[in-house]
Amino acid sequence: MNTQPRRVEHQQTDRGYIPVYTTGVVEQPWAEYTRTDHEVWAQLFRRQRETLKNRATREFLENQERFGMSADAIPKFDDLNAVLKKGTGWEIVGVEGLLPDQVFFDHLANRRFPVTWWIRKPEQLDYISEPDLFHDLFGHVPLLLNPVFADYIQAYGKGGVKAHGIGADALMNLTRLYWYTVEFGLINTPQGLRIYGSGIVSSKGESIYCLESDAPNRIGFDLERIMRTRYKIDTYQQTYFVIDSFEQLMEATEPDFRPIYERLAKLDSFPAGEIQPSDRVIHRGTREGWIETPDT
Ligand code: HBI
Ligand code: FE
Repeated sequence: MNTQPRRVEHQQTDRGYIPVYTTGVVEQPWAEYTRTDHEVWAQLFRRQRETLKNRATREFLENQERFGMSADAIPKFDDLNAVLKKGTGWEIVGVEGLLPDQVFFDHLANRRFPVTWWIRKPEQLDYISEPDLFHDLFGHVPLLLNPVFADYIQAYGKGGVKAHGIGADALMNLTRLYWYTVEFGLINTPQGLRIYGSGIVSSKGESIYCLESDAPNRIGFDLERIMRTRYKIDTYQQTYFVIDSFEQLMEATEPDFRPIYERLAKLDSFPAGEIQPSDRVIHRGTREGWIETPDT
């Protein structure tokens, strides 16, 4: 692509040393995508649609179809917005990449989902450490058409604004909730466990691993347990949390989190891969193939 994302600086965050981009909303420079950009989209799109049959939750797959996304070309944000605004009142806005937390939360609290406009390079099909267009569009946007999930993301945004005012520990607790639900969540369905987390659906390897490998733990959703649990940013997750429904997620976010944050501040965090005595264990991981990297 001719235009490069405008990188302002690098910043130490809870996710490590990451680039932080200009925080403004940008027009999607659709005409400037190269043939290679469209080919990367096509390859990833076809591969994931195939991988996610009977792995992703129907809600995800069907809503993705409602947008009319296809392998033919990178979707235009304006076309997606026509469907999304009518569906749940959300809209997507173009951004340069990872945003500072407060800017990100403010968008979500106002039902705007920031989507990175640029797409990864052909040599990054299997892994990229920061969100790109494929992760944001393919992974996050479909469930914004689900009314309950759409409200959950907005509630998260509002919660983020609040947590930011409370302090760094509160923000860390809330970030873990986002990580283990929006990004890496599994859902129990009559047909078996299914994926809804965006970080999973945008990765072929993890889409298979999270459901079929014996290595990771799969544990019933528990808000405070999740808020205490560290996570992996450089390997597949060691633990996945399983919800029964999106309604369960929404209800869990109804209470005021302030007293929860205060209680958790006095407690230790849990390692990413450890089972706790109070866990509702669906599968106890064999830990096979786990490599010792520090948790986040
Ligand atoms: N910015 N564009 C973008 N996308 C994200 O998913 C994102 C972000 N900034 C911060 C962030 N996520 C997380 O650290 C928050 O959920 C805390
Ligand atoms: Fe994401």
